Amino acid sequence: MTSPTLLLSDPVAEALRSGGPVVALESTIISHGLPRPRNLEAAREFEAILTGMGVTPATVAVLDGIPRVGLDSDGVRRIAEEDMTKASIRDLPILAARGGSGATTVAATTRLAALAGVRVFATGGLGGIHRGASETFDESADLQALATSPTAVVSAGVKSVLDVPATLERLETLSVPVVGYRTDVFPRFWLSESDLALDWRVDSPAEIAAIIRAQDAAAGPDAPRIGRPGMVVANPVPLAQQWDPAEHDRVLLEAFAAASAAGVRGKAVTPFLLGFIVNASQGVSLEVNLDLARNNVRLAGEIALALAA
Ligand code: PSU
Ligand code: MN
Repeated sequence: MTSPTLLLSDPVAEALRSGGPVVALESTIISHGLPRPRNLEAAREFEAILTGMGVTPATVAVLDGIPRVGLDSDGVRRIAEEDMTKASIRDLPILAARGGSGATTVAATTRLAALAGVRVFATGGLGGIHRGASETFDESADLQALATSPTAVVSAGVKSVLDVPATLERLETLSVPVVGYRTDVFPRFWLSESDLALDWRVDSPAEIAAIIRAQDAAAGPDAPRIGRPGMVVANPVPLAQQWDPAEHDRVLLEAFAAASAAGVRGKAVTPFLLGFIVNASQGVSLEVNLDLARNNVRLAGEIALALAA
């Protein structure tokens, strides 16, 4: 018997069959973005926020070689407690062949969610172009994945450790729509604002649902689920909850110096920076990260409800 290439949990399969609201959640934020044991609490809380709204959570991960959309309680525990690899799209066939497990990045999550037919996805902050990318070529696979997988990703902009203007340019090149939720400027993860003006502002979940429907209508009934763009819904953390900007700038400089001294490269860069920043901020950045992620999960739930209505 061959292993399934994609396994939907019973609640996710049932919700998709009946046209009910479903929101995908990524697992790298749990395995590599948040420290233990807060990561397990967060994973359960994100699911509970959705369940409380009447929305089916679909946490995505690869367990024992099988990509899963929707995890049971033990699956959620495993992504938080096991030392799992950070899995991007290119890692999926390797994990499948080996029967391995991996926590999926935004890139891999958006791909698997799109294959399953899940249209809305919540994360903390999307990956993007790293500072110094003109030398290192370090560009997150998240961007390319969003260009080819039709999921609306609710994100607090992109992490301010990145080159944020370059990331927005790249999203334009890749033809990924970017809309600001109740904002005219692109947020920077821990910070609510930037000086980067957005072309499009939306003020309600219903407006976002209408854009998603327009994307589907333009693609036509026979369009494949993947191979067409998703959307970035930039949802700023409320100003009262943002990190102190001066403190933010100070800690980021320390983090870049530490990453360079440690010679961190490749997929280790983002987890290194996030972990360093949590420690150097004495946990302040962690609380903001959790606040913005909860905020994104709630908005994603509202969009999924509007889409199902
Ligand atoms: N958002 C968070 N914490 C995270 C991430 C996003 O609040 O840890 C993860 C996502 O999984 C995203 C990844 O895909 O960081 C980006 O990694 P890279 O820069 O290596 O592509
Ligand atoms: Mn990278």
